[in-house]
Amino acid sequence: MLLGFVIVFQIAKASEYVAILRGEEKTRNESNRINAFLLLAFLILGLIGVWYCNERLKGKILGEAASDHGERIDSMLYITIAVTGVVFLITQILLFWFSYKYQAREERKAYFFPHDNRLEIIWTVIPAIVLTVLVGFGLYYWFQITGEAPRNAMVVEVTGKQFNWEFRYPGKDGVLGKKYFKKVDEANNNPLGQIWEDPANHDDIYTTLEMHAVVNKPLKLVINAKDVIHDVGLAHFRMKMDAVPGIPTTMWFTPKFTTRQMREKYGPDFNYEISCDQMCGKGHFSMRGVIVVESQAEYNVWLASKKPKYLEAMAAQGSITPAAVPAKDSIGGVSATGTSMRN
Ligand SMILES: [Cu+2]
Repeated sequence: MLLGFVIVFQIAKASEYVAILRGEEKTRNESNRINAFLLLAFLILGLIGVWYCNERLKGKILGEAASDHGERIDSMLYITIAVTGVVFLITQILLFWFSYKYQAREERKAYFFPHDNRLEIIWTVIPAIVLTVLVGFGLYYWFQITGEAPRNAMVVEVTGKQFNWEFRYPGKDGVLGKKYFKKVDEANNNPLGQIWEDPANHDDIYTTLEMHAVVNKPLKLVINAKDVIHDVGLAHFRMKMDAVPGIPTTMWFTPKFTTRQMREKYGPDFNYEISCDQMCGKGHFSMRGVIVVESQAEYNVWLASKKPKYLEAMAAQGSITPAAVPAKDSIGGVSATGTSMRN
């Protein structure tokens, strides 16, 4: 970098001496013309580049929003892009065209135009109104997404940890049992710190890696973290919410299509994904989970196949040496013992 700087400096110095030798005035006019032309070329090439990038990457975005709130977020995004896009085109074309058209010339004298109140008011008030409307819609949707979920909503608790997602379903009673962080004990079948004395905990279902949801039924997520700040990122539903230790956050949405319907549209490899959208440590990338959206009947069958964590914990406690019982997650036989709690 230093060498490059020295070279550029020397070239600039040399061209300065050349300019003096050839006559300042002539060189100035020449570089004026060149710069004006380059600015115009930059405008044209830049606009072609913008068009080309959009054309090339057209099919590579996420596809249709798969939730009701996602649709609104998309429409807000498109409106914002349209408004800022029009302003971008007008201002950039004027900026570069004017610097070409009104380049310095001997015979031309600049028009002195220091101030105009009417202009100032126009370009202050119009952006202020447009931005207020955009922010207003944004706030309105934000309060809906984070506000009270409909009464028929199903609830799933999502807990982020280094480096995985844990899901808890309230079971038949529809109530998530109480928990306390000091009760967290992965080795003894209590990865979420559920308080076993609370009867509401006795039918709660625990899974990792895969979350199930019902199509066209509002889904409320209660979001937690066990160590550092994570973030529930649901790109296909256009939803996103921080998972903060000690501060439960919520959001709700209604999935519009089942996983099967999405596979028909976007190919057999399609999966709804849950990702961590907050840099949370060296294993951050591996916090990829799958959300299966299915019919109510399919969901019921899946949920019925799961055993409450409570039963596992009680069975293990009843054995002679609880420490010898391997701690296993309820699905896929994934061992949780290797992931000790940090912080
Ligand atoms: Cu994370």
